[in-house]
Amino acid sequence: AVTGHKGWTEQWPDSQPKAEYDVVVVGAGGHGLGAAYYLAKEHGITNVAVIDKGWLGGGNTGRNTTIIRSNYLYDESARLYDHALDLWEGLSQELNYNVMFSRRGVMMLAHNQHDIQSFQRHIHANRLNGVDNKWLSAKEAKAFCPPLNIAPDARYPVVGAALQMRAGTARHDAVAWGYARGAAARGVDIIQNCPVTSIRRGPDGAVEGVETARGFIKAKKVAVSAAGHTSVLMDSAGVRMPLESYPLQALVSEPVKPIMPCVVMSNTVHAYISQSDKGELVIGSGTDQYTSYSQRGGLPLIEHTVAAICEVFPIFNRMRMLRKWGGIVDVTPDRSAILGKTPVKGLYVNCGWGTGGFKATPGAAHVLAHTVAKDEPHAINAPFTLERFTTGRLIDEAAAAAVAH
Ligand code: FAD
Ligand code: PYC
Repeated sequence: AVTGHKGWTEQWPDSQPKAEYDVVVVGAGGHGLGAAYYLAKEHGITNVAVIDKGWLGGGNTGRNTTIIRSNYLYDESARLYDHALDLWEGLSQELNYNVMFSRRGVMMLAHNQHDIQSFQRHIHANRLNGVDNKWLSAKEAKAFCPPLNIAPDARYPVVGAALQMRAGTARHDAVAWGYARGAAARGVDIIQNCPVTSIRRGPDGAVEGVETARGFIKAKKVAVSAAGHTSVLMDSAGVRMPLESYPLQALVSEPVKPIMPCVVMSNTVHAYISQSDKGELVIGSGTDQYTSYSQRGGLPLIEHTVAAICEVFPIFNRMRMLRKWGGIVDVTPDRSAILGKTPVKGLYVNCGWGTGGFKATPGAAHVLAHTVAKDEPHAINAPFTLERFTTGRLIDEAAAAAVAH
């Protein structure tokens, strides 16, 4: 600001579309930008465009509550999310960009007998997969997070908690910006404000490129990483996706001095909370009850969430909220992602992350790049096929958690 914002070097050029690319990635969220970065860096494929209808990182990447953890039940999920966690740990160094990854611990509260049994099952399964997770009594949970109310007569009594210490948060925008800068430096074009209107297929059925608001762009391979809009785009290529798009909301409070030492989630009451480095309490809600493409959400959801937060943390009762927003999340029937090849030659998809794909960003991007470059899945994403919804080989994290997210 002292320089009047003059003489700064652009972090990435404002690229204009070329007529043809080896790979077009649709969606400049963390996943799409990350995939372009790894395509260039690890596979030497640099004739790549990442195209977004808006500004990069303006989708769910820039709208989420930044919770990173890998305490999922099934082996397939543990491998995928732990791969991401491994990459998170070195990401600032990898990109030479501070993504502010903070391993402050994620604590999931148990409020009833069902929660105790479900969390303890997760803890045992996680440990078998080498994923850290441990059980805390209510008193131990309070010692770890002093603002927590553990009074036995509370509206939502806390009867214990599961704690993953390696888990935490990161700065969401920085993740998109770091990948964008790294990809652009290796020759990738990042094209903003350019909606992809459809995917074009040739007479042999294979992908030919994408139709956009700025004309047709030819591509040998197209990877769709468009979160809540994936099903619309894939439909234009004749591929029906098992996805539903829902609004998911979050809000932040006025900034205060450090008070929340960790992330706390309560799936039972659909509320989660952490504190950003700016001091704001970052609070998230559950999804709306019905599908929508409106990038906001119902007020009753936010009221319910804030009421729950005030019950679990009465100390925050008088905090003022600054702003709220919504994103559109792409939800699969088993609440696991779809990441891999499609029945269309040259067309790849990365979606279905629903309410929980930020944590996966580096891992998903890494294995998506592998899949596109080699035209075959990486061992880690091999189970996350589209076909599992016809074969029945689900990765049913929905049933495992028995909650909306
Ligand atoms: P996005 O960042 O949404 O990127 C997709 C991009 O595609 C967008 O930029 C969009 O503009 C672009 N696009 C769409 N259609 C087109 C088109 N036709 N043409 C061109 N471009 C197009 N996950 C967690 O792990 N932890 C959390 O704490 C968490 N909290 C969340 C809280 C909220 C309120 C929300 C909304 C989500 C949350 N998530 C969380 C989920 C997480 O944000 C997403 O799963 C993840 O960010 C998805 O990243 P992405 O790159 O796939 O999608
Ligand atoms: O997946 O951890 C998560 C999450 C938290 C808030 C939204 N999703």
